[in-house]
Amino acid sequence: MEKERDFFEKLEKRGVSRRDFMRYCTFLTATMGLSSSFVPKVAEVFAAPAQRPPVVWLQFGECTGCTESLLRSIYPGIDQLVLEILSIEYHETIMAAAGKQAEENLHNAVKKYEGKFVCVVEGAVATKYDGAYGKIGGKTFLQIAKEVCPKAAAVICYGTCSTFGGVQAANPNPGGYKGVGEAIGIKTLNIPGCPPNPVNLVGTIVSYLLLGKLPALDNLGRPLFAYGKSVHDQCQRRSHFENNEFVKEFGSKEAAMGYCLYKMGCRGPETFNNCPTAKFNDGTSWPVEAGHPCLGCSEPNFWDKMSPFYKEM
Ligand code: FSX
Ligand code: SF4
Ligand code: F3S
Repeated sequence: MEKERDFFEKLEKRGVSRRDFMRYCTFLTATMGLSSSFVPKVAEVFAAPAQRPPVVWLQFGECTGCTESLLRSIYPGIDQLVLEILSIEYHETIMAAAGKQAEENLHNAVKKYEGKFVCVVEGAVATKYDGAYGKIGGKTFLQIAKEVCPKAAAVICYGTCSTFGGVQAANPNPGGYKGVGEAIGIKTLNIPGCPPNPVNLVGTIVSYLLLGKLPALDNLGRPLFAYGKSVHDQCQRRSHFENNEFVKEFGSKEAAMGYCLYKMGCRGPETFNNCPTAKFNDGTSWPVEAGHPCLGCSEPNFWDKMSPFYKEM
């Protein structure tokens, strides 16, 4: 009780009302595919965390868009909460340490929490020429991944680069870049997207803290709550040609279909992600809503497979 009171006082000070916080928890619970009866339990994970799992966050070949997506776009003030339910032991973008001290922090965290920490990885791993195409502090990404990932309790690949190789693995891929699972031969939980949606990472972590297990996955290791349906199946523009009311309003099915971006190259039908319901920037919008076709950014090899992006498939 006291923990919760302190928590809400702290939130108030940050300018987040209890109502805003509960709205966020409701949104998160729905995204996780849980019934609304779970909302108070989800709130409790933040307000009175029973445990704070240690997290080692690795960055390889990438643009840091994944970290940016997590740090910048969750409801203002609530972004910090995510960091507070976790004990972040190592994260190059947000930690104060640099150089030799940073390397030591990583080494110490892996040793201290061996078998217990969650390893979140963003970025792909260079595999050709012993991994020579990507290094940090004199060590290749490949070496670091091999040293750290097998010692984690779970490895979460956040973003299409760590999941499937992303832009680094696009043709001609001189460095032999690959996703982490493929590069070092381990099973990973995958949250692809370029950038991925932070609510899907938060949902995965909260579901782990709440239910004591990782969520159910599809055959590509992606949580079903987020990647179980195609973008097309959830797209608002679809209602224009599938809903008789709209068709009547537009005069014909063809006219109503003008709202669909398929002919502009939309990859929504072959892309699995919850962008239409989770949206980005605090639920403001998502690519198709903003008028841009889906590029298929959460699918394997999308740079090669889905391009040229603006050509109808
Ligand atoms: Fe990749 Fe993430 Fe795309 Fe960027 O770190 S998924 S290039 S948005 O940032 O790895
Ligand atoms: Fe499907 Fe894209 Fe058309 Fe939406 S805009 S209905 S996702 S093809
Ligand atoms: Fe990516 Fe398509 Fe969503 S491009 S962000 S999966 S709408």
